[in-house]
Amino acid sequence: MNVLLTGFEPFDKDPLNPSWEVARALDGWQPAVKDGACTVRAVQLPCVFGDAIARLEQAVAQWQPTLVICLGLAGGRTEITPERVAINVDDARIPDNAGRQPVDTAVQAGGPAAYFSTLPIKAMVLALREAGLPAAVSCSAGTYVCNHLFYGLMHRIARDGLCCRGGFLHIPYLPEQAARQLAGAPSMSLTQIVQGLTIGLDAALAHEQDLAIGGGTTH
Ligand code: PCA
Repeated sequence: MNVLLTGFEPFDKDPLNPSWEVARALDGWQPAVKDGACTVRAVQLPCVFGDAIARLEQAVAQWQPTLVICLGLAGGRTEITPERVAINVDDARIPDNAGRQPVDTAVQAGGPAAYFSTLPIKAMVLALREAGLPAAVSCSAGTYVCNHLFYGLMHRIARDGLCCRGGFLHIPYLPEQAARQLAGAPSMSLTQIVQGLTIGLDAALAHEQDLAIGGGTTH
């Protein structure tokens, strides 16, 4: 059994992207599961509209994962944030790494307005908080490449009848990135985010259904 964990290449002139640093740190990790073995497969995605989804599709075909967790940086956030919903909108504030800057276009022409994550986002947030790590459900993955990828993932799961569950998590800056921003930008250490991902992943594997618990949504 494989879990696909994706991270993005750096973008917006920053030399690193913590989403890839976290994913690659977990490549080959084997979370404990009830039956058989489970292995995390990390794949780096281009921060490019269209190409990110195409590379994800290749990785899904290669690894046949039962769980897909895509990661992205949300600079300025204070917590690890499982995303609740992907919307059918591309609206780029800045050009992507190929110079593409779609404005108010659909991710998927004719597709539904939105898809919900099929990860147990509340259970993941609860597990992270119980471990002492800041976490919250987010209700917007933005309208840039992260939301685009998230929508593309959920659309393919729905369209192709893939029996995997999937979703997206945004993570904060690393301290060295925050240090390059205006004073006051929040951050979390790579060690903490990696630990958070192991906890989130364990929770996702343990909970086929999400927990119906209130609170914990801040974005
Ligand atoms: N964050 C961007 C794209 C790549 C990334 O890591 C986003 O939130 O859309």
